Amino acid sequence: MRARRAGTQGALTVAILVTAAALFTGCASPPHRDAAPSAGPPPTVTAAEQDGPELPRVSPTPRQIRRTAPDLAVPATVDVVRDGGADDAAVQRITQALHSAGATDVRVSTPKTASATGRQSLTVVVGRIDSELVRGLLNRSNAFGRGTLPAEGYQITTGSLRGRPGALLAGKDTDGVYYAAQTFAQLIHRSAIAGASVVDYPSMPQRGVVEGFYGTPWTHQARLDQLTFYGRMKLNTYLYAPKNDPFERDRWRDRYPTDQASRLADLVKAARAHHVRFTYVLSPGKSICNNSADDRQAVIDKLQSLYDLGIRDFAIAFDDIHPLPVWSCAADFARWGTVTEQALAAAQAELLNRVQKEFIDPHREMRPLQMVPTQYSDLSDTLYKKTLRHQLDRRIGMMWTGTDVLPTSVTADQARDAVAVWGRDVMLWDNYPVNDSDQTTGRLLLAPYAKRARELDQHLSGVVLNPMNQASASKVAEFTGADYAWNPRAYDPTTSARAATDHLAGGDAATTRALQVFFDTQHMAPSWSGAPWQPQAPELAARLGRFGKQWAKGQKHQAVEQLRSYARRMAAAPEQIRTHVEDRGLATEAKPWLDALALWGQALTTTCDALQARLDGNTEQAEELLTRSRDKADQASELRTIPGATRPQGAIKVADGVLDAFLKRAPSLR
Ligand code: LTM
Repeated sequence: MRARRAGTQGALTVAILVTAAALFTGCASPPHRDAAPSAGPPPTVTAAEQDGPELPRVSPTPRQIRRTAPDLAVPATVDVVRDGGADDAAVQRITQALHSAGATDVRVSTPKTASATGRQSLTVVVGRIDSELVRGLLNRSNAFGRGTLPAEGYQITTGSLRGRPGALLAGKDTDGVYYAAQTFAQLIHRSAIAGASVVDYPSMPQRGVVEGFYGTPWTHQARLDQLTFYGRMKLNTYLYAPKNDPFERDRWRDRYPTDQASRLADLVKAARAHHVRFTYVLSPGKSICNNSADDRQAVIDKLQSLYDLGIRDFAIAFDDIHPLPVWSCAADFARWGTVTEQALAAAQAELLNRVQKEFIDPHREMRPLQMVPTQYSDLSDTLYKKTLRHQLDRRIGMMWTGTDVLPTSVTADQARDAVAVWGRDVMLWDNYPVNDSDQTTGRLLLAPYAKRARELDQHLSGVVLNPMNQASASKVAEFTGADYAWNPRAYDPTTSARAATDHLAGGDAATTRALQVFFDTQHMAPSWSGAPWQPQAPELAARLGRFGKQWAKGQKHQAVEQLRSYARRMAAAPEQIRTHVEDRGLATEAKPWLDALALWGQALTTTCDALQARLDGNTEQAEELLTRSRDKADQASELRTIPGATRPQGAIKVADGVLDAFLKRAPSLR
């Protein structure tokens, strides 16, 4: 939504502005100190910091958040004054949050109509920093700095203002306003708004998800749910690239049938509402005849058909195409001869430059194309990369998966080298938590996003995560990845994982604890060689390590007791999750893993019972219990992934290499 222009609202608005501004000028903070300069560096909050109860956790972690006032009770009636730049989604988020905090009458007005509704005991003003009312309040307020906010940035102040409760949510642009609303909702806890001052903006311009995996694509419902979640997590990018959508890859020339086209159009609308840019990725590389005018036109026609559905961002992908040296047609051979790295890159560059010039450039509102190259997972300066570096339109952005398909880490030096080798903007296509390769058979990847340098933002234009076939389960990585990409310097995987878990549990403490136990058993992330780059079950492994030490020291009863209490938590976690987890998709997708966890938990509990029986001198009972434990483990090992739901199919793994190893060792413990 475009902001209204300043200076057009007449005397009534001026009066309201002055009234509203006055509302925000009387707060008992110290005289205004000079804030950051008006351009460049981040603005500075100048409101006085106060002691008070800990602020609610906000995710992604804001740049600056301080308690500046006591909590504000949310009254039954609240005025929300909506200035320019506050779109429906932002206003809805605010009203929804106020309702859930107990407000029964949330009156939304504009600066023009505000006086008609009258001032209630709480007023929330929301809009862009250059909209008239908000600008007036910011100029008069001593709670804000005067620096220029970066794109998507926002400022919030909530507190007691001249004896009246109020909140000001000011965004740099409409995205910033929407993000202010998302943060405001998190500042509300139970029936109070935390008295706080927030100045916030993202570190990476592009933050999001690429649905780029093999196997069953996400359902329409799952995608809609994801887009809402991206808005909540301030992720602004979604790339549509499911390998198993035939119209994206194998049948790239064909238009979508009407029903599928209308679903795509719905997704585009939903993405826009949640401030997510929907990028369609077309993958013609397996069958395109580069030297055919018809095929070049077919690419543009296909993109045009998607443009007509509302899509405004496009990428062309050439990953996982035919191995060299094969062209798809004689015309390519006639033009370029035998396929070489150089010829392949030249053909791709020529096609993409043409698409940029003939399709993208005439549409002023569109951003430049992006590309997934054929060599996407290394840094060596090959002829392929050199050719693209020199021949591809410099505006076309590149995607890169790090120094491997499943990178074990991404360093700042690697990111800097990637930009040098491609000679243009590079975005990280991060193949985590994707579980479509043999290495991930039977796994969910539920560890937090990790081992990506804090300084990647200095080199890369962004990060998109390639998720799992299981959309809801992917939210652990997405939540923590969003936290990372927004503010990498404040990012801590453990703290962020806790917040992600709490979010998925819907804030229920017992469910959060159950999810923590479950996620620990799916923590392993394999590299391409199969070796883990995220360890399996670190919590359980640490507990088993403690058990071993206590046992060796002769503290055997204590060792068994402590381990059994965790084993019981493992056995009980699945039922707690199934019945209470707020994200219902997670319970459905994770069914075989939850079933297996219950059995493995019972196996461990029973082994603990056996060890206890042995310590008590009940040898026969101990043997019986060990047999029972083995049966449970055998049953668990037989469970398989849900047919069709995941690629590849296989035996369900739970804390493998940790729990099974211990259960094998346990009978020999004396
Ligand atoms: O990573 C890229 C660019 N392409 C494919 C992905 O589609 C696939 O999901 C991952 C993981 O198997 N590997 C790829 O090479």
